Amino acid sequence: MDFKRILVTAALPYANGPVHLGHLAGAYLPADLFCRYQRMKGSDVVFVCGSDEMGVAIMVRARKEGVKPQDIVDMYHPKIKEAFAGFGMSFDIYSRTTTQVHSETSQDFFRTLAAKDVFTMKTESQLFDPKAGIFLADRFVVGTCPTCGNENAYGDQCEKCGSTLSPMELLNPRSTLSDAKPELRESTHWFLPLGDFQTRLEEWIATHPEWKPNVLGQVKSWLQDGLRERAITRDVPWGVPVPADVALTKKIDASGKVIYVWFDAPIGYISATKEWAIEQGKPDEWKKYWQDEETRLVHFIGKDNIVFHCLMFPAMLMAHGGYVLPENVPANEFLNIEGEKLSTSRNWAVWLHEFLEEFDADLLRYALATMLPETKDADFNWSEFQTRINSELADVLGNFVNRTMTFAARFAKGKVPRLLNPNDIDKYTLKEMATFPDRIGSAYDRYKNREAVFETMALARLGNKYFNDSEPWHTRKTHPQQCANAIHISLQICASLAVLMEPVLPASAQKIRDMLNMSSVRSSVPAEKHGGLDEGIGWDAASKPLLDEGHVLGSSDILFTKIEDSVIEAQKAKLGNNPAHMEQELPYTPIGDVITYDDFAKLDFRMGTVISAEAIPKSKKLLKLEIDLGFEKRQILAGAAEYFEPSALVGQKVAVVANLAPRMMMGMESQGMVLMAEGRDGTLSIMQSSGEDGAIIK
Ligand code: B3M
Ligand code: ZN
Repeated sequence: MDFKRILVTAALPYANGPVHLGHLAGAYLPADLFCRYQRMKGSDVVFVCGSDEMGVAIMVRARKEGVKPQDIVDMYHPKIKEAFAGFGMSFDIYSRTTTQVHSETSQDFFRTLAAKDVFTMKTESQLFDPKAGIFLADRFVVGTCPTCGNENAYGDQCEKCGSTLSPMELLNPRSTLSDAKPELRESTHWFLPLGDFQTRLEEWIATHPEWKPNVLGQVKSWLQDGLRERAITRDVPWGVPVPADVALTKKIDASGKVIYVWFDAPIGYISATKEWAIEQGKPDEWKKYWQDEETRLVHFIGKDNIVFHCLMFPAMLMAHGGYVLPENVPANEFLNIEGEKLSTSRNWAVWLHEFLEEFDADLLRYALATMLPETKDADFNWSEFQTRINSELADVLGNFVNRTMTFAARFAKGKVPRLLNPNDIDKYTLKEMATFPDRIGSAYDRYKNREAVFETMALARLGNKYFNDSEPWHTRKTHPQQCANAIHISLQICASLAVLMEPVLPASAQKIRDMLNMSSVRSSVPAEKHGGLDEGIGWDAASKPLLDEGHVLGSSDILFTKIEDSVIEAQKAKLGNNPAHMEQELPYTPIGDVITYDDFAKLDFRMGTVISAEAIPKSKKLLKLEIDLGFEKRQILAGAAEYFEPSALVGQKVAVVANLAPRMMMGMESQGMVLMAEGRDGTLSIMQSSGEDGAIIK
């Protein structure tokens, strides 16, 4: 299918806290790379996003800070918007879900589905907090997950095993608002019977075998379990109100009832497109992007949002009728930080606004793009960040551009010299250069950003190698024309780079264009007036030499400076200990029953070293470890997969319970136990010690 236009959405972040690297790696950087590439390619793109300002997540934050939900979103929305702008997010609009356009659009959508009799209604007993006087929806209630036993599962979702829940399914539910024991009270709600859409969703998903395996895997397992109805209204005081006229037809008092946040939030994409159209002075323009079959709709999200974007929202769009369905939902997996699971509550996170206080956005765009969790969870670590900047951006890209500019200034009078009688290396290099727009572009188009960025750097490597091999510092005396040719071709590679680097390194690409005095390169950010044909040098033109002979160059400038070790150490030290972001109210587990010394003496603890660690397929929690106890090696299965990258454990010293009876887990024998400290929020850390392998711990 050939598409005429592209509508890109990036998940709407909850306006209940600042943006961190996990957000960027999941949805925002991939979406921005895609949009900037498509604009350079000449596609008609609209890129929408905004703050998700409804829902219980906002209310929880407001209660914690003792303010109103509106105060929370008014505080975070501008902060998020500003940080995104600093990072170079090229949104056509960044809106929010507290606008009037959004509440009207959501209510109209709800009204249409109600009129088509899509919803079912049910009166059920629900958890009610008598102290707080509120029904305990979603995140107002925690309890034990019936699937995995996690004691801190939320009323709508267990974050440990990913299952979606309803509050009544939680074992031992507790109110997060007061310590009151929840009571049961009756309430009537609207439900979206997702089961009615099962077949249509299955048929539609079957037309997309090209989707990412991690996305299809999740979607198919949901479909296999069978889709169930989901309540799409709530009795809470914050949200888009259930339309009173709809409630009236069911003889229900709608006051106090709001639309569930996961019903209104995806509609936020439509509302944002409407607001964008209004800003463009063409209020009906949004329809083309949502209702014309020739639109390619792409949702960029993190993996925890897959079910909503691949099943629930498409079902809503099908039920409504007249809307396009997503052409792809290239969801990313999670980003760990320094080998540990990202956690905002203990500040194990890198905050975007703090990053931007110390570094240029381009550095993070580049480094993060090389580490994106595209097929599996990935790890961001500061040392790798430093290596990417110092040995790739500075040593390869920066060095190549710098050498080329210096030689052009000194030996070609600051102009593009003439290319005459090129030799084999010259011809080969120009032929290679011609392949890059396709190599890089097709990777972006297939949502393979790591590959796209790798290929971008491959062009700089080609340039550097060419410069080395042609040795212009020798030929300048012996064969001046060969030297001129080398400068000519190196400059052409710089010019192509200045176009093809644009998606990932927009500020640096502009710097190179200034050095080369290149004008009329197409812009990768939204045009002032959308839809005007941009005649500038576009993506595909970068396959050919872009600079004319005799073209006068601008002046050279430093592209990247190397990052010192001390700067990286300071960043690492920030992890986990910035009290500004800490939520210190989590309770400590009470101390266990008293034991005798004899009870203790039965336990044989030993020091060991992890010699290998690997994930166990099909297990979210377990890692298979091989541990050297000095006198023998043990296979131990540890429930630490959610907190450690296997590679981060290899070589670590650990404490082992060495006389625990072996037991079978997932068909494998576990011969002991590794001791770990479990924090109040459930995060695990290794017990560190330096004793020799086999040393007795007592
Ligand atoms: N705000 C959840 C999240 O931030 C939610 C996304 C909405 S996208 C329509 O993960
Ligand atoms: Zn669970």
